[in-house]
Amino acid sequence: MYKNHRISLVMPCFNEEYGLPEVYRDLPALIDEVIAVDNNSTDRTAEVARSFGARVIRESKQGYGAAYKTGLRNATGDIIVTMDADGTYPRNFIPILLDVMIDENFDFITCDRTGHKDKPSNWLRVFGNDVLNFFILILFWFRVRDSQSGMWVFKRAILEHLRLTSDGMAFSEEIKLEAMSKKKIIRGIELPVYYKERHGVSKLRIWRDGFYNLFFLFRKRFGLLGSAPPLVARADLQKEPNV
Ligand SMILES: Nc1nc2c(ncn2[C@@H]2O[C@H](COP(=O)(O)OP(=O)(O)OP(=O)(O)O)[C@@H](O)[C@H]2O)c(=O)[nH]1
Ligand SMILES: [Mg+2]
Repeated sequence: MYKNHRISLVMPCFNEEYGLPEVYRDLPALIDEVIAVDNNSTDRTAEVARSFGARVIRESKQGYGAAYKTGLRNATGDIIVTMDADGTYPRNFIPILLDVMIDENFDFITCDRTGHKDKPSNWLRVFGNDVLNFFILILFWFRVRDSQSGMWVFKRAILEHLRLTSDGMAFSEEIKLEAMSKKKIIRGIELPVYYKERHGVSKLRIWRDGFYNLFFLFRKRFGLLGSAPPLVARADLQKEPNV
């Protein structure tokens, strides 16, 4: 619990037996529930996650977005924190981000890794991220510094307003588009964090995911993705967590 809010951490996990111990090494005690979504891992991901006390949920549909949708649907906290299961995102920023969210009454915070000067990412990733940020600006008319970041902190209640279609890596940009464009009902902000070298093997296929994410923006902008129901219905949000 943190300031009377129940906190869930949701992580998509595809072969992250080496990343998970790093995440757990300095995970703040204020987190009430950790959901590790095991996405067809062939290593000891599920076993390692369970050994740390995480709730392991299996998702057989492959993909970053598919894993997140299942994890977020199952989360019971008032506030949900997300991150990769590879040790890259700063666990020790979680209390600060929660403070900003609760004290300043934000509904959605997305984390920006781009100010981290000696970031380990190679130039192609930085360039790709900038291209995607640019197309978000011209297609959706809003500015984001790190459209591809995977650390978000948000009130679970906003899930009823999010229409999330992507099962792949584009989920990351889609959740920002969905949350940050609904300014009248969702108060969002992008805040800087630091970022570390990952443990374990990267799952990002730079060219393929990069182009897919670019086409995704056009398809989203011109309504070619069909409609998706809200991730969690209002009636389900009002139920008391069964924990
Ligand atoms: N790409 C990918 N990631 C998945 C999938 N299922 C779960 N994941 C998890 O989603 C997170 C993001 O994948 P990463 O490999 O870290 O991608 P990235 O952060 O863009 O790249 P790195 O900076 O190298 O970590 C990790 O926790 C993965 O284990 C999947 O099907 N595809
Ligand atoms: Mg990662």
